Amino acid sequence: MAEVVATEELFWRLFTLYLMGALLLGGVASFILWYLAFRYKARSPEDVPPDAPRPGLIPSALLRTPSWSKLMLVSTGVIVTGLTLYSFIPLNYLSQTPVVQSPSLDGGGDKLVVWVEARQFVWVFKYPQGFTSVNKLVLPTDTLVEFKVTSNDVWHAFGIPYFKVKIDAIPGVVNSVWIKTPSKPGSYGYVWCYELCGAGHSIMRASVEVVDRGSFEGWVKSMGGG
Ligand SMILES: [Cu+2]
Repeated sequence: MAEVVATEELFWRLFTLYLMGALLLGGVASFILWYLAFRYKARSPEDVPPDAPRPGLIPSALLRTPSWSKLMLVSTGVIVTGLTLYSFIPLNYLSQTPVVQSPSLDGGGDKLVVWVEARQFVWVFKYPQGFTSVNKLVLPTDTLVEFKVTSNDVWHAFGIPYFKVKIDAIPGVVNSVWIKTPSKPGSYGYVWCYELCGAGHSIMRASVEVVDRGSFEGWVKSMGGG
């Protein structure tokens, strides 16, 4: 499973890249702004150049674009286009469930496939071992999990903040989203509904527990699964 990059890892990489870029460019722009403001501050009325901007008047100098402004425009375009194109790499990776060769969890597949059915206002998880869990998602550690998401009534949206994934739950449609569970067992927050689906929307959530393989097998048995 080492070859699969976790969804939250993809998110944090991209987030860090954008944050660093914003801090760097914001820092440079702020520095230039303050430097120019102090460097060219008018210290007496005689200092004010005749072509200085005046309230209520459009400064004609702004209409003559100096070459460095064009350079700024082009470099901004290059940065924004570059970031946009680069963002497609993780988005593309996320859009399809990675193929893995790991021990079978349901007697046939190489990943755990959980069917998710949204209902006003609960989450129903159907496991391949033939049982159903309501509002409680239990997953084994270090496993690729694919969610097949649909709805029993109105539009909902399935999302797990920790894993940074979200997908629409629509009646008659099956949407897929995947995660790679961490190797550390523990509580990983909640599944929340991200589509205003009625009066109980805000309480529509399910706990997410990641347990080791042995505990998972035990839980499956306790739920009546084979
Ligand atoms: Cu909902």
